[in-house]
Formats: sequence, structure tokens, C-alpha cells
Amino acid sequence: MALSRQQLEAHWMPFTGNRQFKDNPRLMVSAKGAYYTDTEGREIFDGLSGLWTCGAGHGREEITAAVSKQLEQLDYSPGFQYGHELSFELANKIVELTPSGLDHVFFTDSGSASVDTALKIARGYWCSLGQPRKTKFIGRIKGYHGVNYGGVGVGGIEFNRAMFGQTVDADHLSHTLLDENKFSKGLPESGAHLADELEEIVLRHGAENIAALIVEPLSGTAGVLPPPKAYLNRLREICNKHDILLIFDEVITGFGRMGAFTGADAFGVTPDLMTVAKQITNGTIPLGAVVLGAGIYDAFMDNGGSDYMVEFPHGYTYSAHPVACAAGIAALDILTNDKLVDSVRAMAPILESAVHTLGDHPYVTDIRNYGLAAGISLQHYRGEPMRRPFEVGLKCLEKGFYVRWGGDTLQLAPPFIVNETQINDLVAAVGESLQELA
Ligand code: PXG
Repeated sequence: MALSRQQLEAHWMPFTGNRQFKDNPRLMVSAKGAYYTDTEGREIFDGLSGLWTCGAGHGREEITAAVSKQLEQLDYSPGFQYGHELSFELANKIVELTPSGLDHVFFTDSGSASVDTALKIARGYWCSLGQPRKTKFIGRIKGYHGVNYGGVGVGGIEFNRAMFGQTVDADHLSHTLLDENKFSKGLPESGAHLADELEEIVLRHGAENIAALIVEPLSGTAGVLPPPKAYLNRLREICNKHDILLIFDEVITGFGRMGAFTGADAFGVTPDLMTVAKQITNGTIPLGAVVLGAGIYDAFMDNGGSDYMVEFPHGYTYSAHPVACAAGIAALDILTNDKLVDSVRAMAPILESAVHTLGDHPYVTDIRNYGLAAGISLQHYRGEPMRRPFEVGLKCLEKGFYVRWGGDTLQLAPPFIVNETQINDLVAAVGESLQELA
């Protein structure tokens, strides 16, 4: 079925140039493994695992079977005051795969909802400890924490904030993209000192007014910014010193992409709260979660009043949806049974060597990588930083490769099941596209 221009009007598409898209629609019809098939019947390599979601590859029969069975058995169950067994099974699996000390899970239905939930837990925690003035949040420039009001406020991508005015009360650390680190492989050498800005922010606002710091252990959306060596440890120390909760937003880094089950694991720093989504169901059904330690959970329980009282007035109609939980259990089983974290670790050096060959191509101003994630910054057109990545992305698509463009970067994040040839072909397609535009 070919849709007419008129039929494309009703759907206002998210984070999309609607006018350009509707004049040049890019429509997928099916997917298997590492490939989509589009409406023209062309195979397209999935160079971003969906939107950082589908690391185990598309069309995983284990997930399809679990979801189908769950739809037949219990398609919905009220999440408030009633439950079903799968959410407890999934919560236990998540606790097993995340660092020790994180042992409770609050379910949401997306990454953005997980971030706003984590921010509310942080404020609620201090409130229940009798410190209701600890409300301010600290984020980081170039941080992406989804699109809800809290997440936009702590986020640091100006384009995503400019239209919406003031949201939550937040201050921001500098980003960690330093000139001296250009073309670093893996974790950059310089930049740990940037964590010390947190001390200055604490001086400015007072630790007694600050609820939490939220950062992505590796910034994904801003164009794959791995943390400088020792930077996250330093943030952890300063948060401990001043009684500030540390939130890792692991919506992209959670469940495999870093060559570890979490970014916390990969970088050896444990936060107080962790937000996850995306890979938790291999992208099949919307589901997110906040994972947190017993100290925080107990503060709510201990101050919750009579036992029939709700300790945390928060939750979503689709929190722990049974079908999403079935998908989550199946997806995390695939991750462990197929040893996909090992696969990421094996393929990461191949992606690293391949992507850094692009360093002398036209327009490339920086390249960064870690695990199965790579970001390539491109020279701006005067006053139009986002145009060149868009042009390169479309060229790649002509060649049968889906890559992500965002801001002034291209992002690559192939599925965990990728092989060496596929990585080399993906990078070659980016290289050829750059040459053609020169
Ligand atoms: N936090 C982080 C760190 C994310 O990367 C969200 C929160 C929000 O999740 P939801 O599920 O509400 O979208 C994200 C989402 C990209 C891209 O291409 C990144 C995201 C979403 C779509 C595209 O970089 N990140």
C-alpha cells in the first residue's frame, strides 16, 4: 500500500522534519536480525539498533512467543493495588544484572518517564528524611534525559529546551567534549577535573538545597561522549561528600551496549539510582524502570504512615504492564543466554578501528567510541550545524544503511549480533557518503 501525501498528514511525527519526511517518506515494513525491509523491498542495515533499542536483533522468536502467550493469558492487569507475578520476576532479573546495592525496581513505560520518576524519588527521599528544601537538580550540558518536564530541565541540549521555557530548577556541569581529546579511542585521557565543577555548584547553591546530580555515564544522543578517565569516580566522591544523590541515566548504556550489563559496571562507579528503558525489552514493547538502593526504598517505607497508605504517590497505568514484563524477561534471558555482552566486547575493537579510519575523510572534525557506540562530528555549514549529518544520513540510506543523525553528529550503534563484515560495510558506507558530498 503506497500512502498518498495527504494520508501522511495526520500523524505529526516525533523528532522528525515532518515536511521533509512527508515529501520523501522512509517507511519500514519488516525487520529480521540486523536488517529492515522498506516499502520498496530494499534491505537496510540497522546501524543504530532501532533507536538504541534492538541489540539482540529484530524478530527474536523468544520474545514473540512470550508476548503472544502473555496477550492470551493476561493482556492487562491493574498495576495499582494489584499485581501479577511477571513484574516481580523481571524486577529480580534486573537486580541481578545491575550493580550490587541497587536492589529495588520501580517500573515506568519509557525512558523519559523513568527520568521524571527518578527525579521525584530523589526529592521524595529528602522530604521523607525531613529535608524538604533539598529540591534542586544538577545536570550536564549536552545531557539528554528524555522529553518530559523534569528531563528537559536537567537535560543540556539547548535545541530541546529553547521552545519550552523554565521547567525544573536545575543547574548544569560543563560537558566533557574537550579539544585535546579529539579522536580519542575509548575513554578520553583529559577531563576528570571537570567533575570538580560540582564543588563550585555546591558552593553556589548549598548542598542543603540540592537533591541529585543526573548524568548519562556515556552521553548517547549528544553524539557518543564517553566519560573522561576517573571523571565519574570524582563525581561519585563529591556526591558522597555533600549528600547529593547520584543518578545514572542508563537508558542507552543499560543492558549491554557498553560491553557490560550497565555503564556503571563498565566504568566501575555505582550510582544511587539508575534509569533504564529501550534494550530492556529489546525495543519490542515500551517499558522503563528506575533501579535504586534499599536506603532510598526504606526511607519511603519507614515514613509511609499506616501500612495501607501509598508510600510514593506516583505510577503509570502502564507501569509493569504484563505484556511488557513478558517481553522484558525474554529479552534479558536472550542477553544472558546468548552471552551478548561478550559479543559486544568482541566487536567493540572492530568498530573502534573501523570508525577511526574515517578521521581523514572530508568534514570529519572528531570521532569517539566505546562499546558498540560511535559518534562522528561533522563540520558545520555556516549557521546550520545539523544539516551535514542529515545529508550524510540520507546518502547512507541510499546505500542501504540506516545511521542516526542528530545535532552536528552521526551516530552508529549496530546490534550486538553484528559481525566484522557488517561493521566494515557500515563504516565504508559512511565514508563513501562523505566523499560523495565533498
Ligand atoms: N534518557 C536517555 C539517556 C536517553 O537516551 C531517554 C532518557 C528518553 O527515553 P524515551 O524512551 O522516553 O525516548 C533517552 C532516549 C538518539 C535517540 O538517536 C536517543 C533517545 C531516543 C531517541 C533517539 O540519540 N534517547
